Amino acid sequence: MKAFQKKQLPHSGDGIFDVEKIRQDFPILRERVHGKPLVYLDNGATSQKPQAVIDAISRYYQSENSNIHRGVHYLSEQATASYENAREKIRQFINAKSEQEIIFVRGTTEAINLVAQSYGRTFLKEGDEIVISAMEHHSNIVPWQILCGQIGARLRIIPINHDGEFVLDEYRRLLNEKTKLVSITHVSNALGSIVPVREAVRIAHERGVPVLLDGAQAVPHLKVDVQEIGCDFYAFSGHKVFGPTGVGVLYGKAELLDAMPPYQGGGDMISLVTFEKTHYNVLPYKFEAGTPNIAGGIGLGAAIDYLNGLDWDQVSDHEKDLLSYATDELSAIERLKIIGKAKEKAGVLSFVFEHIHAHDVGTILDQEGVAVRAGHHCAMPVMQRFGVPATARASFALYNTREEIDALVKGIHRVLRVFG
Ligand code: C6P
Repeated sequence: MKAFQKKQLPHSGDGIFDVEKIRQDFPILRERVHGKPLVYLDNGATSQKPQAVIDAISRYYQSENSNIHRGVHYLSEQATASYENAREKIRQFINAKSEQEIIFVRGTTEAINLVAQSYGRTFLKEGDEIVISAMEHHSNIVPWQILCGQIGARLRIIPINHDGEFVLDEYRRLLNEKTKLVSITHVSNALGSIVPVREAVRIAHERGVPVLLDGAQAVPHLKVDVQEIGCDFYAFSGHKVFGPTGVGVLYGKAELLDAMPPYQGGGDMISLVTFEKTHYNVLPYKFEAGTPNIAGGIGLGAAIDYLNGLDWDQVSDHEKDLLSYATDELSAIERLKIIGKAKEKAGVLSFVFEHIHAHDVGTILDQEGVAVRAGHHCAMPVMQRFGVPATARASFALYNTREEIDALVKGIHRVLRVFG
């Protein structure tokens, strides 16, 4: 299978990852910023889109635009088929058992809110505990705080170590008979740490506790197999995985989703409505009230097609090379401190200078055409853990190059010249 794939894949001639060829698929990478070539290192915030995704969205609006699941006419049938086809591509991409387990949502944030409000309000009660880690994005903190406020449950936080690693022993210690849900990130957006999710799921399941994984930063870098991981819920956003904004996925085990009440009411999520009683639609539609982001779903399907045309082993080697090269180069810069030194990391390099605010770093890099994110990265507790107000964060994607990291380093030297 592997040998066959290697021959067929468009970007892997002779088994070599051809990053220049890949870059040609992403038109925005040809842009210039402030007169300099764009060096886009803000992929953790959102990834750029290949032409194939842009074309799929435009094709939908040009020749298929119609509402889905409703019409008997040609366009509606075409649009419905394309949208449902995208769902099947997503199912295969994360290896869910059935399409019923793939719920289209707006993004990771909505997926987690859905579980908190539907699963959480139904199956958790006063005194129960929800376990999250100290490296969560606000999207995996605030929905649980809201839920705790509504039902009187309690949030417990797994500490992380000085390198920004998830500590399995601390996690084990926190789980007890009151723990009713674990919700943790797969990859930290602020630190890049990869959490040992298979082990974390196994430990929770030994105690009968379901696990939600926030995969927003994992799916662009790691091959995710939800059945192998064994998680009960998995959330990710289309826009971080080369698809459009406004669409994402909640994977949930069918038996759990079946037992959960709808998150929102409206069209498409019902099978029969009377003023006395409403019967809900089957999965996955029960959780998809209203006209969805049809173009978004189709665009996400096209992004998955694009990724399926790549050799993941090569992508992974390339990204590991970028991260280790960038780590070596930045470590050599005087007074620069890397935040997040986990042994297992993906795609992210956060750094600070004691004497220069991250926003100033980001602003000067921008003048050099280098896009990084500066701030708390919607992970304020991570900043508090490391005692910094903010970091500058370079986050990589499969189309980045060593030359771009050289441009980052050059830009940082300019920052140092300006700020002393
Ligand atoms: N992190 C970043 O720059 P949405 O906004 O719903 O697509 O994704 C939210 C989210 C949830 N979990 C993690 C781990 C994330 O990284 C994000 C989005 C972006 O790091 C924007 S704040």
